[in-house]
Amino acid sequence: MGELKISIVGVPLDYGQSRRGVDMGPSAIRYAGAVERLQALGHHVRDEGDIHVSAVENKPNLEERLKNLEEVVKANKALAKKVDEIVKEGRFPLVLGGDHSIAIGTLAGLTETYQNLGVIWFDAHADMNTAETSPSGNIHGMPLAVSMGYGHEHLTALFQQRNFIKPENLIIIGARSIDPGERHFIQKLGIKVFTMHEIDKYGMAVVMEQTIAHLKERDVDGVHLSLDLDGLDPLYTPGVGTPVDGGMTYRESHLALEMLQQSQCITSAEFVEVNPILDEKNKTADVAVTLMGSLLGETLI
Ligand code: B3U
Ligand code: MN
Ligand code: MN
Repeated sequence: MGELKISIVGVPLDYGQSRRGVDMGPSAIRYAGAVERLQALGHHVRDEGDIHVSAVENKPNLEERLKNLEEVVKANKALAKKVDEIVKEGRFPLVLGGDHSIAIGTLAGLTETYQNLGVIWFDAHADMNTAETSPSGNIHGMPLAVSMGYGHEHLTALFQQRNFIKPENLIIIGARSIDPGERHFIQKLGIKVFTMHEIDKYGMAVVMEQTIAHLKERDVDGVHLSLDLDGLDPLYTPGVGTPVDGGMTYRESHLALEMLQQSQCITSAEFVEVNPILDEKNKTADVAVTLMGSLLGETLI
């Protein structure tokens, strides 16, 4: 892989879900050696620091269906601006979460430049709820719906050009906990989902070959990888807020990211939902960093 100019941005946001601590994810990933690992691969790495996240005002939450809506909007607005600047500088945005609601800001920023962006979503969940279908009111379960143009207008308005992600350009990998409203959405929009069933049946190599071939056919002008650490089995990544058993193994995940590296298709990435309070000796952040290595050029020999 050629040398990249990588810009790292941390987003210490935990208001998109209900378990405190995921705001410390960016620090945990930095402590696990993200910058050094990428520099050792020959990349030029600039750590841009963290997006400012304001404290939740001490007020009753009036929008229970969308918890902490205004704080989530504010942080994502600042993130979208930052990501847009990084892309326009010709650099590779690498975003560290924070809960998965930050994908709204990342994708809003990317789509200021990319007109036909492909998205690969590694996750135990489909993250495609709206306020009406969400069982929790947690916005980290909604970023894909918002990014396709569905949801509260304060969230969809972050896509200033209304250049939303096209359902045909999205592929979900590793899903095993899908809510009824999300299932309906997936069927209605015809979204490609490789659940754990397909990964077990065909193997990760075939799943990734099909993923890469599909995005090529769609003639995308960039591909964003959004990787929720809960996509892996909690055996490997215990430090996440909503673990679901029966997930991808360490080896499957690394193979997947190595295949993405070989395909040279990825133009931005984010690693989210690392919660050091729930973790065991920073294990989840360590896995995030080794996965970054596989995605960005590390090989075994
Ligand atoms: N689908 C559920 C649970 C969930 C979504 N994303 C995570 N958990 N990490 C919800 O609340 O929307
Ligand atoms: Mn997620
Ligand atoms: Mn998830």
